[in-house]
Amino acid sequence: LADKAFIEMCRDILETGISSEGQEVRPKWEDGTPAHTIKKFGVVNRYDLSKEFPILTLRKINFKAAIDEILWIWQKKSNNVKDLNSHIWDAWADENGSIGKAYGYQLGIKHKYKEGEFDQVDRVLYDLKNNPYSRRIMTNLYNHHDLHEMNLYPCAYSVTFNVTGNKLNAILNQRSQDILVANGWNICQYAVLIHMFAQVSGLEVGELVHVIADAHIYDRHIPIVKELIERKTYPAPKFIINTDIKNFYDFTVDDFKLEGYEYGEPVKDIPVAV
Ligand code: UFP
Repeated sequence: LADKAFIEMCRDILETGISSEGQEVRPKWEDGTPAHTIKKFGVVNRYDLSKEFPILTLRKINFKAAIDEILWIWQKKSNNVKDLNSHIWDAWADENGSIGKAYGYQLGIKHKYKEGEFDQVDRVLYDLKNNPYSRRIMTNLYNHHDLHEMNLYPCAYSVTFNVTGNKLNAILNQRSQDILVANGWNICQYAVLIHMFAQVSGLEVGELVHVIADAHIYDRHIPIVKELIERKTYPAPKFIINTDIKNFYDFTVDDFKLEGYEYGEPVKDIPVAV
């Protein structure tokens, strides 16, 4: 499921995407060369979480590190790399380890509603419990007021939750995605997040719809992507969540497991544009 969507999207970008060649571009490669892309605008992928867990098998997704990051943002609501067990954000952090007023920081700000003050995550939890069929359940990290204090503008910036019957669906809105580096990672993370919200709200999981405004493959990633999408795929693993957890804030990385996760060879040395 995740592999199929990934392969089709990559083929489509490679075959019909628009090149940024001839344009002024950032970011750059380490040697200072502009990092050109081929891109498609407005890519939409749907993942039915009630059928299977959407994790790539073409190559390994580091499931534990992906969950650690999504908990860092959505549960710890932290903007400091000291609360993260990986080094993926180190390049964006200042001397105190802060990534500025981005991601977790935005989710932790309290806002005033008719029912009182909530941060965005607690508001989602409140609505899913008290008013699950509301069409107003969403989060937004793209706070213009604070953009100048963010070292990286949020890429995956908004989630709209929608309950249909007893199923929790969500739309993840992303303004920009480096398809090779981030796609499989982000899908796995938001799938886990929907499982978490569903379980503590007494709901079943439904669909994750991922909307990507600028879905791009960097020039130096093209040969890697071409090789990757020709590989064989494996059946999706079984996703196991600790069903004893009833409070969103009690989940830890150890409450999630994959059974029978098979995957292809690692892709070595993916250059990242900065
Ligand atoms: N990027 C992602 N996903 C993320 C993240 C960054 O794909 O979660 F934080 C990529 C997208 C883009 C670059 O290639 O990082 C950010 O550049 P820009 O701000 O110009 O979109």
